[in-house]
Amino acid sequence: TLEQIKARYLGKSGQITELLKGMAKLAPEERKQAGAAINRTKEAVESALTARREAIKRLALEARLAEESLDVTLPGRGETRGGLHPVTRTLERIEALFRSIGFEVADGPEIEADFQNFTALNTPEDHPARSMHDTFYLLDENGKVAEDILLRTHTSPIQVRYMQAHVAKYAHLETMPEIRIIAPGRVYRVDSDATHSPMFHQVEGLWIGENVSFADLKGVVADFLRRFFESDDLQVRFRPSFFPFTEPSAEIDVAFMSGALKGRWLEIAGCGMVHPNVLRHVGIDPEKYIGFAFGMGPDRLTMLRYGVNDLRLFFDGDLRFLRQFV
Ligand code: 2NM
Repeated sequence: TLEQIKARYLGKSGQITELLKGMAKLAPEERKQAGAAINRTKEAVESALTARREAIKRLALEARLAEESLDVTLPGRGETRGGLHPVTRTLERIEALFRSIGFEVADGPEIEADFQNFTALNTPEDHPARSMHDTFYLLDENGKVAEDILLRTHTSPIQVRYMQAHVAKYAHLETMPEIRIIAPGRVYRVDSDATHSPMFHQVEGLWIGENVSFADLKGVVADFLRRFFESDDLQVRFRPSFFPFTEPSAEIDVAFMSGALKGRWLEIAGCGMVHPNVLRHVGIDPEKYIGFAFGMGPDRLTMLRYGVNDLRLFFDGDLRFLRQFV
């Protein structure tokens, strides 16, 4: 409104502007007096506009200050300190221990292809793990189940991808360097109760070379477990078992020599010598190379190390539980 008023008097064809233009038609003796009067009027209008503009600005500021009041006497919000999830602490501990003996930490996608998750790992076409009861499959662009795209059910496909890339990288050499990796990460299975979460963690290990034995497997795993649990007298035993991707295969049990779990054998990991078919699937000659692999559950290791009895506590996100580990 103020700017419209300004235009009405001082604009291109405003009333005062028109008066100034009209001065040309006046007689020379009238001009001086008329000019002075018009200019006085013009200055009065300009200063009235300025005064009003300032008043409007001041009123707007006062209204804002009244509305957005800030009570500087209120107490501050304080600072909270973040902390690592107990399973993350376990994963970092496992990674540090394996790095210290020359293993590299590898990773890969959680959405996997059927080949890397099952076929390359010597899992038969009709194996129950491949069924929709056990594995989360993804949908294709038409909303139909895509049978070859799934959430990885173990971290072995990380190792399959690593072996494939390693073979390609060293194809020009007569003998490729050894593979020594661990593969930590999230995995997914259709399973949910007090001891099973549909999302859980795994750490798998792999050592491939020209002369890697089951004795090496026993040494690496037993040494790792004793260092992980900080217990030199931890008992470790290997029990014959079966996995499609290893032959021979074994279950690994531990027994603590003290504490609440003293003397009880606890199943803690699986392992074995990598099956020749797995090596063939990734282009490694099983007549020249041999190695071992193992897999363990860091969620379970965390429960044992901290004395937690319900796996679901790790994934509920309840800060009253999680804060205890900070
Ligand atoms: C386990 C038990 C035994 C395993 C095998 C492989 C690969 F890729 F080399 F074939 N990765 N991990 C393996 C072997 C995992 O978990 C209980």
